[in-house]
Amino acid sequence: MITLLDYGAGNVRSVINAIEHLGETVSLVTNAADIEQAERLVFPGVGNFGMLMHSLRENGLREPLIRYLHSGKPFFGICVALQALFESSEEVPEEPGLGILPGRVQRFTCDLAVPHIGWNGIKAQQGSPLFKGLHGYEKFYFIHSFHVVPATTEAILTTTDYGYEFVSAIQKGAMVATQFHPEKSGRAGLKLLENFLAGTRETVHLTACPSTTVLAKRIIACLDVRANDQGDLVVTKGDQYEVREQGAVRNLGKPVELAGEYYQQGADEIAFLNITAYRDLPLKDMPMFEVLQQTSQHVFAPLTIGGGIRDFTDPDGRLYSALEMASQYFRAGADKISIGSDAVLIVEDVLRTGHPTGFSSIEQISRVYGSQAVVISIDPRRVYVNSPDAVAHQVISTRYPGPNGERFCWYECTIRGGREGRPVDAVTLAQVCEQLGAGEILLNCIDRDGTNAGFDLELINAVCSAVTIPVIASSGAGKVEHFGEVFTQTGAEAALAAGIFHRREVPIGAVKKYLQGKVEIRPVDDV
Ligand code: 1PR
Repeated sequence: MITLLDYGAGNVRSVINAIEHLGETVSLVTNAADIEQAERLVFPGVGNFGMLMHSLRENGLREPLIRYLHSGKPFFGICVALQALFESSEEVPEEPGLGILPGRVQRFTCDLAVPHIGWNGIKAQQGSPLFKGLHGYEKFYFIHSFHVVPATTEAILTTTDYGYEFVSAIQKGAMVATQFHPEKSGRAGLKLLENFLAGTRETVHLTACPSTTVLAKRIIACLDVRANDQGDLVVTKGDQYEVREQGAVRNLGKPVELAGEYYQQGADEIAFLNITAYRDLPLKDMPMFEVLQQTSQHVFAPLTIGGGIRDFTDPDGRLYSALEMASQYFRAGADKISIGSDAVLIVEDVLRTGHPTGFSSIEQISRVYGSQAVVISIDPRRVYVNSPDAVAHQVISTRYPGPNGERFCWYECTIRGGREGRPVDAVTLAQVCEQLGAGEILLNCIDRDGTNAGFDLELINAVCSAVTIPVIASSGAGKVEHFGEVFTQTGAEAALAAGIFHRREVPIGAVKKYLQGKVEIRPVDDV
């Protein structure tokens, strides 16, 4: 029996799923006595350091947890739970940590994209029973903006490089904690957890760690999901967002099955977009919760969910907040939520009034769950103009002139699945969303979507150079070379594709095989 400390935020479902997948049962902490009686405690920490510490205090769990940690019984902390072991965090300086280890938590100060999102390696600083069955060259999934800075070196288990070397795991007696998410790190992560659960004692030294670790470029499989005319939930795919062919919604498979296939093929992340959620009352879209719950039972890689995340009022006048929606998605197994239409309306509002409200979906969700959990999905369309000052938008000069020879264009944001253009450009949208607390941009392009003509490198470069958060390039992938182009000619951290994977034209393994040796990737056999 594993006792799991769930303090109410973030994706604990995936940790439970991983533990159950490994054959153990999980009992959730509901009060202080549960911690006192625990024999093996797992603490998945997601979101904001302050929220975590506040919640432990409010629920009377802080002191029992400190006593447990001093007891010498086995403990596995994940992500913010690693940070919580230290004395303080720059994220919320007024909120003390548990103070089990000397040191503090600081924000990344490198000039790479922050949050640090994706699969990176580890360099072992000592042996550990956790390493049984691992080699050292495996990559693990990270998603964080802050990292620990221990005051002494004795508890450092692994380090990782991202701009500089930081501590990515600690070990002191039976207490271990990782900055990365083992439950989201495929085969390697499960192996680590399995060793912990088995109580393996033999110390293993990793022999094949790289001398410098490198964050891998991510390959993301995207599943556009909607109900077809028969009411079945299907994965579909449009051409420039038109998903009907001869009147019927294209049906390319079942969401849970396809996600499982892509995980096995080596997808570094899976995104589900509920593409008709703007129409209905989003919380009625319970099938998406089921899709997530079922997928997270057998896909041990990060999951993003988008579609319909916004405040709304039902016919009885009850207000549902975007934060509530997001919370339900996180609890169902999502690691990140993606906001599309609502982000455009929020940014329009900020541009009109000159200031944020503090209560937008982006601000609220990032405050509670951390900016790394908030992705902004942009659906832009190219609009050609004759000169840079023809419109009051951020205009770029293009190598591909418009129908009338125009040499400039801007990217008009759309809402409601590309149906409605709005007076805000994609570059400005990305910048304002970053300021509001978004942690990543999913950059689609309606002109390229479903065309197999390659990513819109001009759009991607314009957005990458305007923000410091990671950008996922999307729309237009048609062959393996397109992934090489996007990673060598733009600053995109990840590339997302749909059609070529669904139509089985190019398997994910083929993309990775092509990229191997050209850019850093996570090899497929790490799954
Ligand atoms: O506006 O918050 O409710 O979110 C709706 C979400 O659904 C948005 O993220 C929006 O991008 C998406 N969406 C809405 N309508 C469509 C549609 O296709 N009719 N899909 C749609 C967007 C774009 C990508 C696609 C890539 C790669 N799909 O996700 O997967 O373009 O395609 P390709 O590799 O085949 O070229 P909200």
